[in-house]
Amino acid sequence: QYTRSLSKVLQLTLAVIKPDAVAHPLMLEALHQRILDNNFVIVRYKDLVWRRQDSERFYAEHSGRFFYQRLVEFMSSGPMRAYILAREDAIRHWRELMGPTKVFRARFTSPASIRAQYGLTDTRNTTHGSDSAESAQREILFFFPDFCTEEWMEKEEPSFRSGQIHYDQQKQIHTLSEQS
Ligand code: 3AN
Repeated sequence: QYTRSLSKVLQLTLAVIKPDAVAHPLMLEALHQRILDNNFVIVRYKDLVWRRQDSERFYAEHSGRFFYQRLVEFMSSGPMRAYILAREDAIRHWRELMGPTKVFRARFTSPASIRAQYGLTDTRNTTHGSDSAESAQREILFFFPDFCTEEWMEKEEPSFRSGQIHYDQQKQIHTLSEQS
């Protein structure tokens, strides 16, 4: 695709499908499809369960907030799925697709967003997304300690950007197409 090869450098973000959504297989599948439909490239994904201390460490910056206890409890209450997504302005696009943190606000202001459509409460709001390049870097490492962003940017980003990739139905991620 011509426009694709002219596009800006790809950005990586960390997206999480939270336990409220992973608990429902059809919801998980719909959200995975939603990612694909919105032109994100799926670089990696993994299913995992947090221990309470993982939850506390990840959300340390919120430790003084009134919702902290229920947040850390919820995030370690069951399986979730983490993705490394790539796109131009991936961070902003993913946050836009998620919608506002508060589900009732989301339903009012962004009815087509993920949180408006699937969110249950302000805590059980279906998805997470990094809010800056710095947090994306930190959060990608948190979930994927073996993933090296710099290396991906250097070795894989150019091929991904120029569209030399395909979606692997089996692995459910995008991979580099074989060079002929
Ligand atoms: P976002 O996920 O939209 O970046 P943050 O970083 O302010 O929002 O909050 C992190 C998480 O804390 C949210 N995803 C949500 O699960 C929970 N949270 C935030 N605000 C509230 C609230 N007012 N009541 C309950 N839970 C909240």
